[in-house]
Amino acid sequence: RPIGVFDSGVGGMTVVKELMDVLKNESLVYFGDTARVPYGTKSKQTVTKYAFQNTRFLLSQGVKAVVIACNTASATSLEDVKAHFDVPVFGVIEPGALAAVSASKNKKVGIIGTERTILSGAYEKAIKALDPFIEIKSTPCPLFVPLVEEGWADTEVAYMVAKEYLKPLKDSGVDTLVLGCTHYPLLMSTISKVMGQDVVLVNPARETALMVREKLEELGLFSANDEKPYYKFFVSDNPEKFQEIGEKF
Ligand code: DGN
Repeated sequence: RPIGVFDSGVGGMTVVKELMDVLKNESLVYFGDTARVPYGTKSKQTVTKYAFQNTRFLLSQGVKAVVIACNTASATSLEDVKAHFDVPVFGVIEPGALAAVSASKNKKVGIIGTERTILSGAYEKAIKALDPFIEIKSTPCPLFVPLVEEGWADTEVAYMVAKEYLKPLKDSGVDTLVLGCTHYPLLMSTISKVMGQDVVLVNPARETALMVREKLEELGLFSANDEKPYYKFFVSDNPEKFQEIGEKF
């Protein structure tokens, strides 16, 4: 049976990419909620309602586990989805926090994400649970999402926007920065140019894929080697646009 993945739109493809790489035998069913994106500016109640609907859709496709690829939905709704549904459910926050804690040497970690993700304090909580002595500085970067979707990730404009958003993080001396939004890994080189080569950029997608593999193994839910994996992609609006932007991911 496939693994289900959902996101507020196209961004979750950064997670799909890592899942494909780490779990080569697993089939995937993706749902991108392109009709209702962005989630980052909506309330917890609304995002949780969407998360339930998306999970129900994936279950109707026969998935054996669900990955919430969206940082915003993971931050606000993971516990509710876990409590309500009878399959293993994974979010991206805990794996991202884990990667950040093991990467940081000076115990100063920066977090960037959507407004909702930053307001939720989910990364702070997850990091503090692993190491209460880590200093955390976080800031929302809402313009990063449209920049990526416009195909402007590696432009002068993106660099200037990044410089503005990241100034307080750079000045605070963080040695690790969590890219707490599905789109941000595409801005890796621009962000790195602003933060400097010495700052480790954490892509929670990679760690999430590794965690999913570990858990599926533990639960005996791995697909057999001789099964040929398939990939299915669903969106709630504009499949043509999804195809076009999805290719960048
Ligand atoms: N997928 C969202 C996230 O990772 O938080 C970003 C897109 C959005 O809903 N604004």
